[in-house]
Amino acid sequence: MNLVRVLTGLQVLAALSLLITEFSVAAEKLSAERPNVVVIMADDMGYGDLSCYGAHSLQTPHLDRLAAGGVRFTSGYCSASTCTPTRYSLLTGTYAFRGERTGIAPPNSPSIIAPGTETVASVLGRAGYATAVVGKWHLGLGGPDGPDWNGDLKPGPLEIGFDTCFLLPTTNDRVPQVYVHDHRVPNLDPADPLWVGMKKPSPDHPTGLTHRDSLKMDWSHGHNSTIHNGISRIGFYTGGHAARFRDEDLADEWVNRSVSFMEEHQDEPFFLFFSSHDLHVPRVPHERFQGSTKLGFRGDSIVQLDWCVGELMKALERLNLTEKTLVVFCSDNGPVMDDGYKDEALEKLGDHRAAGPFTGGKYSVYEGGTRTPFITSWKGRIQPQVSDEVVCTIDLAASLAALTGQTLPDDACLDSFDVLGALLGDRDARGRDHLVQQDNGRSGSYGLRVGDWKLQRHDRRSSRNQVVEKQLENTKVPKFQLFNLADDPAEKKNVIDQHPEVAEKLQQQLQKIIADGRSRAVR
Ligand code: NG6
Ligand code: CA
Repeated sequence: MNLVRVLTGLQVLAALSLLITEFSVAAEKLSAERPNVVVIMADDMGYGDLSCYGAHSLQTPHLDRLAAGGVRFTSGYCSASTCTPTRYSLLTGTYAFRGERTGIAPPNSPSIIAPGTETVASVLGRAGYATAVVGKWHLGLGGPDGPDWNGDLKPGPLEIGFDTCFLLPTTNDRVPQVYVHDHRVPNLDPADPLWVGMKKPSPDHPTGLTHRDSLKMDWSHGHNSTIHNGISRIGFYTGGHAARFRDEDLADEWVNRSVSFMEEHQDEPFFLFFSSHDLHVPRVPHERFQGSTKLGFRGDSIVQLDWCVGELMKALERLNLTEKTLVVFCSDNGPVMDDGYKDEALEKLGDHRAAGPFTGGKYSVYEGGTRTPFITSWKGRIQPQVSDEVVCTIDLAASLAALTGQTLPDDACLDSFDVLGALLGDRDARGRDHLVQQDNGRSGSYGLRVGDWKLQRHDRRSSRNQVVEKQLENTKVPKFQLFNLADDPAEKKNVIDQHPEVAEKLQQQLQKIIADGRSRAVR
């Protein structure tokens, strides 16, 4: 009897230890599939702006190292050729042309992504990640009346899945030049409230027009309203002096905040969206980077961003996290030279080709507008390679959901495709079979890439879009154009007359994607 009991006890022990082993293997597998995710987004960086993408007028050693150890995509895209729609799509996994107010957001824009919307952050939050966005936001803050700069700035990132945020609220050329930490502007003195508006607050308010001689960087178009740090901006503001930043210090601040977040969450999976303001205008890199290239402040800002990437990687190494972290590097739209300030970007360009072999850049549906540097890296998991697969920032939602075993609801992330295999450089894994590109908001032009074919569709739908209409009138761009990117990556030769049947098919495909309201298949 006793012997039987002992045996049973031993069996129970054995079974238990087997269970424990299985459980820890499963847990390990789970944690292996829940790497940290660091998405680094550049602002206005073109395909040809990095030395690993062919630039030779400047060196980007940290990004080159990232690319050499990971996947360097030659057909990596952002979904739009301006900032707000690309960021909207990256987070929501839905094309921005489907949404309201998704064009370049003004300084006092209310929150553009509705609270509770499924986003990359909410998906990863559900998977147990700590989530943060550090840097440029430009997706609006606050309710329908816009941001309450002196009060609670919500809704914002925290209402769509981020646990914490440290933001440049709009763009560095739009007022105000203050940070936002979670729901508040830090260091705000209640005795000096912050006021932000689009009208001159008083007749004697100094602006880039009235005090042009005092500016440390002159404007070339727009950007002639309130002056801060010797630079006039888009929009007006007063007050909040104690809370204001220096443009020169932004990159350091993003790095410090990000490193602290990673240190704090080193023992659990984390998602960091490092959203740099570099190389957006006004390009004012820290003094230690000024003059580091012969390309002027635009080049120096690239070097500054490269330094940021190096610092983030150094922190991951120090925390022993490189084998547990998927890093994605991308841009929010293609390059632009003169975007409103006289910073000699064009004058000092030399033979640097910011868009690489492509035509167009920021604001354009030519490839230069959205085909941008795209690098993924995960030490020990991703085999180094160059990939021609088509991947887009809009795919992060579905791909990261797949990575972390999360299911997307059918009514969310309507255009995000699971291209995880391609992002991880898995053998035989495919990227997208098609991609819609757009310029700004809902009112502009589209590109549709299918294989090597590229259709351009230029709409004249909105009177708001007078600039585009004028450009179309001046350059006589026909409503539809067709290019073969394999023979003609620069989109110089419109072959619509030679391939009417291809054009017709693509026109219908694009129209269907727009009309269907979604392109991700329902489960
Ligand atoms: C434009 C600005 C440009 C830039 C852009 C947004 C003028 C004349 N131009 O309206 O300087 O701020 O908006 O850039 O004001 S983005 O990368 O954030 O989309
Ligand atoms: Ca941008």
